[in-house]
Amino acid sequence: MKIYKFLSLLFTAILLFSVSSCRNNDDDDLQDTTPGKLQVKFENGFNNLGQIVLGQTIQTSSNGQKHQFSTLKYIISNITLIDENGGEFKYHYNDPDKGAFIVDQSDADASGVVYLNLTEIAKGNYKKIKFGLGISPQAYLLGQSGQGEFWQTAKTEGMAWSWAAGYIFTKLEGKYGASATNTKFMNHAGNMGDPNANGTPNLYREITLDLPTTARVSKDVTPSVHILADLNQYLSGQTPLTLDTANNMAMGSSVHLVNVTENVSKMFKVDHVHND
Ligand SMILES: [Cu+2]
Repeated sequence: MKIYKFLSLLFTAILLFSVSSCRNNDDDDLQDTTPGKLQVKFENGFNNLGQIVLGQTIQTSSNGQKHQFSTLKYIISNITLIDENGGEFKYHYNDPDKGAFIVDQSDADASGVVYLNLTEIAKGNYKKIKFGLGISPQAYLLGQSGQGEFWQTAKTEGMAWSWAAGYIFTKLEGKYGASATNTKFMNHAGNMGDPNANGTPNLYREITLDLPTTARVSKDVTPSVHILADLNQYLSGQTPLTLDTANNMAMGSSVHLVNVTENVSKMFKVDHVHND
């Protein structure tokens, strides 16, 4: 009887010990909230022709006009990751110095990809990515000194007018024509200062994209979200556009540039996610 009682106590003790040590291991995993990194890849192309080579790739629009790009740049800001429970991780939201980037096709590598490398990303399983095309009106209200670094970068990269006029959100330049690409165009779209104060159109757009595979950010895994941008949307998107002498040198937020912005804001999709 004594032996039995002793063995039963011993067994209970072992059981309790192993259960609690098991739970401790799980807690360690769940509580290891060390942030990770995330890479966002932008690949600019025409979905029927593949990647865009500046000054080379010629596309024919749905209205039958030929065009090619010599400059293709846009600003991405306010990157937000949405996890499996709908929780949002905001990457330096409305802080252009840390959270705004210029995607410039002339920076693309041999495979046509422009890379954004994000650090200090909360560990999580992310299902969607959201980002702004341009700089939000709220961020612009921080003033020039509140974004001195990014403002300087934008000036250097030709993605800004005067401070009063603001940033160029999307910069498309190249040549177009009926049968050959021989006429120059420049379409520079962006807000005219603070659109609310100036009563001008707000061209800032936020775009939400589903991830086909969950991006699992941890200290050990740096996922890479590979986005394809189909520049066919520029002239052949929701509103088919034809370049002519009235709009081929458009700068600001005219009706043509509102249409351009609306069209290109629908050009993005996540093609795939790498978890490695
Ligand atoms: Cu990829």
